Amino acid sequence: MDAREMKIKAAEAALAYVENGMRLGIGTGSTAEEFVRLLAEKVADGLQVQGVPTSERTARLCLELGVPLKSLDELPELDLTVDGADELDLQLRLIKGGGGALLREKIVAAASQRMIVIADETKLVDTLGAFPLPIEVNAFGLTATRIAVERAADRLGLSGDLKLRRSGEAVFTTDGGHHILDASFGRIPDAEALANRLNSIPGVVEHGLFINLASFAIIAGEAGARTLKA
Ligand code: ABF
Repeated sequence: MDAREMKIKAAEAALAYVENGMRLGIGTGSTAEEFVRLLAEKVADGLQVQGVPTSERTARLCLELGVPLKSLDELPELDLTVDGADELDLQLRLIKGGGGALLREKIVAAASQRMIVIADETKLVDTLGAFPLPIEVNAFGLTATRIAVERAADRLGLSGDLKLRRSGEAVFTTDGGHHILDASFGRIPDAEALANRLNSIPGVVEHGLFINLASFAIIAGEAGARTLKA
């Protein structure tokens, strides 16, 4: 089974949790897009859902495929969010943000009764950190923020390159108008401690550590899709 087939397997399994009339948070990334494609087929067959997209990219795909959308202001309380991840561990701590949508993804996940993570087995790790941690920062005072992040990480024994994400020649800008520092800290043994320190830095808008947000994960591998609960 190739990577795409695994993503489809995970998306198919997540679709089983979507009930008629649900208010859905819809994630970003290639796995979430497989979920949108399958969801659109169910909508075409009469399934009634209202989706809140976590990025402009996801919104465009939903509109193209006929998945009804609302804004989070219209639907501030969601029943279920289905989203991908860049990494997840056995405690369902996630690194997200490789797709640049982490701020809206975290807001939508937090507004949801349940969050299901869909991923292929390559995303499951013992300890988070092989994937550079995306940190969404305000454009104002970016260098000062970078220094503050480096100091906060240093106090936790973490160090590494903080690379300002670019999109071609330009500095990458998120849907919310911010920038992203991709922090290659390596293994992050205490994700909670790092998240708390990052949360206290004024120039940090959000970060890609998703802790206590995922209800369970659906992991697809060669043997099919399985559910992972913390
Ligand atoms: C999104 O899912 C991002 O946070 C993350 O980068 C991405 C994973 O993408 P993919 O499913 O394409 O691996 O939520």
